[in-house]
Amino acid sequence: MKSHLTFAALLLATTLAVPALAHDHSAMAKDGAAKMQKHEATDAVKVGNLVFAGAFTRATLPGAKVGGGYISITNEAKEADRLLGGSSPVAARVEVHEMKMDGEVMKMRKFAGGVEIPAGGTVELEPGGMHLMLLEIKQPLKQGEDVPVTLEFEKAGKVELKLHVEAAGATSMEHGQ
Ligand SMILES: [Cu+2]
Repeated sequence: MKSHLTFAALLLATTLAVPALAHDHSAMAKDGAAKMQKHEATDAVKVGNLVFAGAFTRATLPGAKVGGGYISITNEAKEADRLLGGSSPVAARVEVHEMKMDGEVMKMRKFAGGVEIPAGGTVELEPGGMHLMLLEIKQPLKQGEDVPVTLEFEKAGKVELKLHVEAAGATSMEHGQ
């Protein structure tokens, strides 16, 4: 009889614990986001007055011709700089792309004239927004690998970076295919 009661108490405790668990879960999600920011901060690379953080690309399927590149660029200089373009040994060309709504369809195109990185400002190249595009890639980008890219700036010159290859995502919109 005693064990029966204990069981009932346990059941009750489990039932009562559910809302608490749900709450914990949201706390964990917040914690996860905080950790992600921390992770990006640890990955930050400073070259001259420019700070690069969270550089990544996504795994591509065999036969894919393009891949995206995402990075946060902060300019700690007193004057603006400009991202002119880039290159990578794994791609024939690297361009800066912007996303534009064309009626109901999201399209992307080459960003002409370079991207200004304002003095003391940060420009995010991110999924769904302005991004780097690796064109005519020579081999699939494999999750876990690092893809070398060289970015070219008006003032800072050439900066060599690595894009960490994350899992393949929903890329059809970004790649316009
Ligand atoms: Cu693009």
